[in-house]
Formats: sequence, C-alpha cells, structure tokens
Amino acid sequence: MSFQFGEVVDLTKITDHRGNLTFVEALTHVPFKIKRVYYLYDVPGGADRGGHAHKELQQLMIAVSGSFDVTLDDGKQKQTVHLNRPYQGLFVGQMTWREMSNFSSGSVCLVLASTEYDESDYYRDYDEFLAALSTR
Ligand code: T46
Repeated sequence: MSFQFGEVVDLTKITDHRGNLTFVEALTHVPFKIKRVYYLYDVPGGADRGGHAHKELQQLMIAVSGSFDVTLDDGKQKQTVHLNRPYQGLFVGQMTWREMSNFSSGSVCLVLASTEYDESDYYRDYDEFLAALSTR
C-alpha cells in the first residue's frame, strides 16, 4: 500500500436506513499499526493548528465532522487539501510539514497515528525542518 503526496483516500461507507458506518483497519487501509488515536475539536473560528513535521510519525487524518484545510509541504511540493467527508482520509507521511486552517464550526479532526506521542519526533521550527530534509 502506498500513497501519493497529499492523496485523499476513499474509505468504505456502509449505508443503511440507520445511517452510515466507516471503518479503518490497520495495515489494510493505513500502512501502519495504529498506536494512538487523537482528535481536535472545539477549534475556535480563525484558529490554525499544526505548524510542524514529524520525523517518524505517519498519520491518517479524517474530518469526521465539518471541514478544514490541511496544507502539506515536503520541501519540494506544497499542496492544500480540503477535508469535508467522514469517509475520506488524508495520509500524511514522515517529514511532511503540515498546517491546518479554516476549521468549520463544530468540526472534528480524527487522527490515526503510527506511534505514541513523543515530543522529540517533532520539528516545530520550519528552518530546522528544511535543514534536516537537506541532510537526508
Ligand atoms: C498533528 C495535528 C493534526 C500530547 O500530550 N499528546 C498527544 O498525543 C498530542 C497529539 C499532543 N499532546 C500535547 C502536545 C502539546 O502540548 O498537546 C499539546 C498540543 O499539541 P500540538 O500543538 O502539537 O497540537 P496540533 O493540533 O498543532 O497538532 C496535533 C498533533 O501534535 C500533530 O501530530 O499532526 O494535531
């Protein structure tokens, strides 16, 4: 399983008269074992999140409610993706700077992550991130 930079994948949507259901299975729909789940919610209008890259962490981001934009930057290409469907996921690989903005009221960003939280996995300074990319 491989993803293109900024690729949004369609997940299965099971629909019946009771509503919809979507599922994600580790190593089937994401190329990693899921070690952590977290979610962003109650994001105030106009607030931005992200502004960092990860050395090792891989993620799948899902707008399980509402919508928001994710701008990805791997030092060579930059792309903004609008997420607004609970049955779609954005894969974000290692060494990818991300910025998140335009959160709609009531939006929820669910993140499936390949590792546990580790602050030393973050680049929170863009120049440091670019310098690290150039040594790879
Ligand atoms: C990402 C976007 C989508 C923890 O203690 N444990 C955790 O699992 C996480 C994710 C965060 N934290 C702490 C670290 C900070 O003190 O929560 C605080 C806020 O984290 P941060 O400023 O990194 O939040 P975001 O929304 O900018 O970024 C988060 C994730 O960190 C990041 O991996 O891709 O959500």
